[in-house]
Amino acid sequence: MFKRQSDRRQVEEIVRSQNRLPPGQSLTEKFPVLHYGPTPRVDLATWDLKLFGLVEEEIIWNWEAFNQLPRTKIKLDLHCVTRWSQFDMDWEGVSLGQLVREGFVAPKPEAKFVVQRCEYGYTTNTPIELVLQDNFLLATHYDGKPITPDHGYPLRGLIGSFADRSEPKTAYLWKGGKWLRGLEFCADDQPGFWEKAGYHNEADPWREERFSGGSWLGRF
Ligand SMILES: Nc1nc2c(c(=O)[nH]1)N[C@H]1C(S)=C(S)[C@@H](COP(=O)(O)O)O[C@H]1N2
Ligand SMILES: [Mo]
Repeated sequence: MFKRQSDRRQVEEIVRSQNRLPPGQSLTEKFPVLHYGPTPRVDLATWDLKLFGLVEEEIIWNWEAFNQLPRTKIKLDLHCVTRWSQFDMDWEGVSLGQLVREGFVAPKPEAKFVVQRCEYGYTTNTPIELVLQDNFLLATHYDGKPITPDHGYPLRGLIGSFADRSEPKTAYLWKGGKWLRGLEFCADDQPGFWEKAGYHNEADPWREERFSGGSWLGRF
């Protein structure tokens, strides 16, 4: 935590000058917990992750098989639609882009979107390009430790920005599903849980795509 409010301001000015603070966001050192509904209790003995829909072969990995996949560590800046951003966070997990490049999963050419499917039916949708970028992670660890139950244990989708913003696209944090259980590859877009509730379909923090026009949520 920052010892003084003025320290927070100083760091915020630094990331702003580095062009890493999207419009309307402010810096936090906390990692707030935000989701709809209760935190699921997950049993690793029965847990699995299913990759299905427009893929050459459907895949179901149990926890042991998932942990044998190639792993990566990345530093990400996260941007939450509730206006906090946090910088240089250390994440570890599996890169979907790498899995595709190395032939662990083969999306069909018609696959244009991916829906993350989570415990209790939470979904969020993205164009396939976004989740194949290096700034999207199937994340198991934050700060060297397994993700806590509230943040999505044992596996969550995670999208953020690199410090140099070298990724083509990024999105607000809600485009990462906590307690992830499935990835559905689709030809057509299907708005997810918050997208149906009025959040923006693309969710680019640099364009402040928070809410879709005309929704009741947009008035808050
Ligand atoms: N399964 C699930 N994932 C979810 C959500 C949810 O309600 N259920 N909420 C999203 C929203 S709105 C946000 S802002 C982020 C918050 O992640 P955090 O709690 O780790 O900060 O999770 C996203 N992932
Ligand atoms: Mo959110």
